Parts: sequence; structure tokens; C-alpha cells
Amino acid sequence: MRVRTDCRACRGKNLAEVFSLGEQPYANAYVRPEDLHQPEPVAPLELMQCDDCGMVQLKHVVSPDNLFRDYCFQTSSSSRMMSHFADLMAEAVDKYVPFDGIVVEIGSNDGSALASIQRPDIVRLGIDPAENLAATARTIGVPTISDFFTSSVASSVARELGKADLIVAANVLGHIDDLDDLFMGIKILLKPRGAMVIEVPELSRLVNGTEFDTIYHEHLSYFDQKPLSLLAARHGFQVVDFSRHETHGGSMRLTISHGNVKPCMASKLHDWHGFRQRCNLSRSRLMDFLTKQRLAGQTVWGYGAPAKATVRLNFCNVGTDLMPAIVDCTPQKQGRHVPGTHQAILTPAELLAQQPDVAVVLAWNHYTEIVVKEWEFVASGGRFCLPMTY
Ligand code: DWN
Repeated sequence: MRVRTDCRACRGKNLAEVFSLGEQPYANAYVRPEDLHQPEPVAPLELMQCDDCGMVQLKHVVSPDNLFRDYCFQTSSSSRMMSHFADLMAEAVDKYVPFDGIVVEIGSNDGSALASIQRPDIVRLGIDPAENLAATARTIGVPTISDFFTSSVASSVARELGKADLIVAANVLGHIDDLDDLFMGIKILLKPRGAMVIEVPELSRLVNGTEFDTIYHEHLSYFDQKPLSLLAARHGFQVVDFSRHETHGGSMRLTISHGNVKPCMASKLHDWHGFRQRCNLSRSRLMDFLTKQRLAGQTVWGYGAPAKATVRLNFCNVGTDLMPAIVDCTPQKQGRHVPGTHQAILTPAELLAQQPDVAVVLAWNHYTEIVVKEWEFVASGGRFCLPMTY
């Protein structure tokens, strides 16, 4: 682990701490039963804001090899996200990819977004460090390099496959420490008239929505529009399209292309004191709710074991006495335990089989999809609720 002392967007040194969740386990480091009594890796979660350009980033950088090589999260765990990324690909391919064009996805996960491209003429390539997910992608016909995207990987792809008409990076820029090398790779790999579509959660939505559970070690950077545009401009890219979307608590999508624009330094500061107060209120309200349910003899489980659940349960110190189990549809998470608080992660079928009284939807960004899918749980008397409102 190392400490980052310069701003990832403008390379300035005027970073100040604005928020801290203290020491936390790695959000996706689900614990095998046989390891429950072993020490788990933890690291501080401290947000720093750049006084010059407003960029927000983690102070501590955990080695990506420790976080991404054997990765539990799968895009295909949500049909709503699958259709979201299918729409993104369809729109971008239609706009930017000629016949026989090349599309490269950085952070391609299980290949589901690339697999959604309906044009057989297009050459597709995924790049993702998770060897387990790269293997899954290949089984559905998506060629995938199981490695981190770097400027050297970009050079070899450009040499062996050709330059790309379209590069997609959805929910991945925030995970990369060396963004200068990333953009050097984009410079190499993207055709002169090519386009890159970047999608990331928007910091303003995180702060205004008290989405503190989206702060974890994988997420090194927390972007607003201006610092991300500044970062792109610093590397010779211009923003040619911008839109906002409701995924992952509120995201923004920027399309960039080669082009020199003057980098604009505009520091957007946030009300971090108010944010901290709301996080503490959210914690006390969750604990009050769970304590009241237990005193009333009600059993409460979690629904969804996203990375967000690890952060929320550890920050709120929710033990297995208040929430004994969580259900999740991801095979690789089932049978393991939540890092730190150790709730057992069961299959969704167990929800009906054991019928707890309440299920707190910890994957709150998928609330509608989950409640519709699990209608039998409600029909049998179960209640869903969100961790922010009770
Ligand atoms: O940045 C990242 C975001 C985009 O995705 C990654 N670093 C990690 C991941 O974050 P997450 O784990 O918070 O993502 P989700 O999509 O909020 O995770 C949802 C979880 O809920 C998954 O484990 C699957 C589960 N789930 C379920 O059990 N039943 C989801 C749905 C929709 C369901 O019906």
C-alpha cells in the first residue's frame, strides 16, 4: 500500500483530507468459512480533495493485484445493468464504429457488454485483470486479455489487432491509480477519428445522496465533470458528448476524442461537514432500526452482498447478532462471508426457505429489480426496506 500525495487530475500538491471512514476491510474480499478466524487485510479509507481542481481521491492506494486478480463482482448479476450497457454499446457503435471496426473495452468484467454488440463485422476485445472473469468472457465468445490496461498493453494491441474505433471504460477509471499512463495508452490505441466512452459514478450524487458505502479501496478517484474533463484535456482529449444516468447511485458518461482544448481548473467544493453528519445519522438510524427489530423478535437479513454492503455494515458495525445472513445471486460470493462483519452469504432461494421478517436491500441501486424479482417473499409476509429510509 502507498500514499498518493499529488492530484490525479491536475498533478497539484494541494490535497486536504475531507472525509474518513477509518480502517476498513477490502470490500470485495469475501471470507471463506475456513478463514473466518484469520486476520483480514484492512486499510484506511480517507478522502482527499484537491484545492486547485476539486478532484477527490483516496489517500491510500492498495495494490490492484490484491483487489482485482480474483474478482467476485459480475456485471451479469443485474439484468438492468446488462441492458444499460447494451444500450451504451449500441449507441456508441452506431455513432463511432464503421464496418469492420474495432471495439475495445477496458475493465470488460465478464464480457457481457461486448457480447451485446449485434454487429458480426465488428472485432471486439476485452481487457480485464480478473483471470476468473476473463475466462468467463471467453466462454461467451469475447476475446479477452486478462491484464490491467496500460500503455504497453495498448501498444501491443495496436500492433497485433490494430487501433480502435471505439474504446469503452465503464466504472473503471475510478479504479486506476496511474491515469497518466492510461491516457497515454488511449492516445496510442484510439484511431485519430475514434471515440472513447467513459462512465463513472458522479461525486456530487455521492455527497448529496449520502452514498458513503460507495467509498472503498477499489475506488481510488471520485469524479465530478470538471476534474475529469481537465484530466482528459491535459492528455490531448476533448469532451464531445456528456450525459447523466441513474446507475450506481448517479453516474455521468463522457465521450472524448483526440483534440486539444485548454484544461479548465474549476474547483467544486462540497459540504463535507454536512455529508459527515448525514453519514453518522444514517448509521444511528440503521442501528436503531435493527435493534428495535431484534427486541421485537423480528429476524432481519440483508439482500445483496455488493461492495457497498461491506462498507455500510462495517462502518455501522452491524454484527451477525443484528443481521445474521445476506442473500446474493453471485455464485462466487455464496458460501462466503462479508469481510469484517462476517454475515453468511446465502443463495436467494434461502430467503423463501427461511423467510426472515425483513430484508434490508443493501444493493439499493437495484431495489426495484430485486423487489419485483422477489415478489413471493413479500407475498409470504416478508418486508423489504432500504438502508437509508425505514
Ligand atoms: O465500481 C464497481 C461497481 C460498478 O460494481 C465495482 N468496483 C464493484 C461493483 O460494486 P457493487 O458490488 O456495489 O455492485 P452492485 O451492482 O451494486 O452489486 C450488486 C450485488 O447485488 C451483486 O453482488 C449481485 C447482487 N444482486 C442480487 O443478489 N440479486 C443484484 C441483483 C440485481 C439481484 O437481483
